[in-house]
Amino acid sequence: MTPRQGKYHTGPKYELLYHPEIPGRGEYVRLVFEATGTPYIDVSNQGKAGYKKVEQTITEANPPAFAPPALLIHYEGHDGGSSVVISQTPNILLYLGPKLGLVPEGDETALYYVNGLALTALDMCNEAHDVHHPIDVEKYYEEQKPEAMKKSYAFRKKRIPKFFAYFETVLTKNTEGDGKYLVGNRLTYADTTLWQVLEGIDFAFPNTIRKISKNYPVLLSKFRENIKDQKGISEYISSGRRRPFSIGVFRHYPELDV
Ligand SMILES: N[C@@H](CCC(=O)N[C@@H](CS)C(=O)NCC(=O)O)C(=O)O
Repeated sequence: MTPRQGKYHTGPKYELLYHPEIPGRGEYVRLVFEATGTPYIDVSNQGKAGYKKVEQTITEANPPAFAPPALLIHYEGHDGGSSVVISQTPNILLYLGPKLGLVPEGDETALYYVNGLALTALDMCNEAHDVHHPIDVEKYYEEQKPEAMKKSYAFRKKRIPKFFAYFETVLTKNTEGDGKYLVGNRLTYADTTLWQVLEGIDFAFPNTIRKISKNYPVLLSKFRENIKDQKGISEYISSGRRRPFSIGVFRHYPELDV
């Protein structure tokens, strides 16, 4: 399945397989492409047939993907080339990170530091999602509101502070990164992933974040600003291509942010 070295003469073609319109978990993958100026196709946002192709590709893959996001990678070759489908957000990031220069070079341990931090940021993303879907992911928020209120209280009072304090500590301990990077002194996919989670949590819980922001000056000011100002990211933001948060993983329900 893995292409042999030397047989392929050009870089692979990347196609992101995700839901249309929303940033969702697809955005973690978009960000690593955008941050590095790597060309990719966002399949479901390419016209009406896009999402059909997403469903068909992830279903027909072997093994099939359980849910988007997935990444379709085409390797060119004289014999027509080959393609593979990789699923699960952190798995896609782990695949792309070294290829796109978003992990420290020549340091295998650092790769696992980066991945551990990205996984922790994604844990926070999953918990933010579970606030509006605490009981059943396949039912509407409106069908689980009392439980969502309880979950929101615990998330805002305990989990956000615990995650934020952890990342504040990571940034402070990484003296090389000067509060701007989680690992080393260059951008990694842990940074882009955490940044997106912070943006999402700020969208979903603006009152909460406003109240506690002074407690995390490195995380919520220096780090957040620095990642937003990375060349590829700032160009992406000003391009208008970045999808706004709406009713995806991160949602703003005022009653859950009192
Ligand atoms: N752990 C997976 C979660 C994937 C996931 O929950 N995808 C959502 C969209 S963000 C979905 O379409 N889920 C459908 C389902 O779980 O039935 C990942 O990180 O990629």
